[in-house]
Amino acid sequence: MKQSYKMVFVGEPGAGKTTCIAALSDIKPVTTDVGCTDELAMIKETTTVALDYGELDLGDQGRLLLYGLPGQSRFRFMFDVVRAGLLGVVILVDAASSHALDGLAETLETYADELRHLPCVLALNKHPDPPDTFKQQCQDLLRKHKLVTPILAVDARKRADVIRVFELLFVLLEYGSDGAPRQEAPAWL
Ligand SMILES: Nc1nc2c(ncn2[C@@H]2O[C@H](COP(=O)(O)OP(=O)(O)OP(=O)(O)O)[C@@H](O)[C@H]2O)c(=O)[nH]1
Ligand SMILES: [Mg+2]
Repeated sequence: MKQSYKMVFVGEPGAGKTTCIAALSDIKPVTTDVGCTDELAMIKETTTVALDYGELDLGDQGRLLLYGLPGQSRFRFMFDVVRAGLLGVVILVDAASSHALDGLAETLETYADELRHLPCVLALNKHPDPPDTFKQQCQDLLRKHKLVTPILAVDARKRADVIRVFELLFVLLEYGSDGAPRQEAPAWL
């Protein structure tokens, strides 16, 4: 039986979780999308009501299991499904949205207690060049929750961009914030 590793994407509705998993997965992703019925229907046709799931084959090194979890607090219990064996978390933000900071604030309220113990990357999606002021506001929100993460801009539709995020997560996983190698880093790092 192949070794499995888990990675999670969290973020507000429309942040790009389903898109990231579709870009990376080499199986057809499992989604739980339904038609939008509330104000979200103005901006997108479907939303994920539970989780997304995909897989990436790592050859001899095993499989990477990919999960997408909604940022809203009513979905907090979903973290129980993914916590065991979790390698790291990608926090996604729709940087083109006027509600981006509110969305990030809610995601952090929901998951900060979990994220503090894990390697995390903040990925700013849908904006080719997010302004420094916006990045600083994101940093301030992270700091409020005692989180320190790298921040980078991505296009979730591009597999190469999503892989770049994972490479960064793996570096964090390997060395930790104190620069010391961590023993649990998997062999394929
Ligand atoms: N222009 C642009 N559109 C994107 C990008 N990433 C995702 N999208 C689009 O944004 C919309 C929302 O993306 P999703 O991946 O469905 O977002 P989600 O986080 O899964 O949203 P929920 O399931 O509602 O929580 C989709 O129509 C995507 O095609 C991007 O980098 N640039
Ligand atoms: Mg989705």
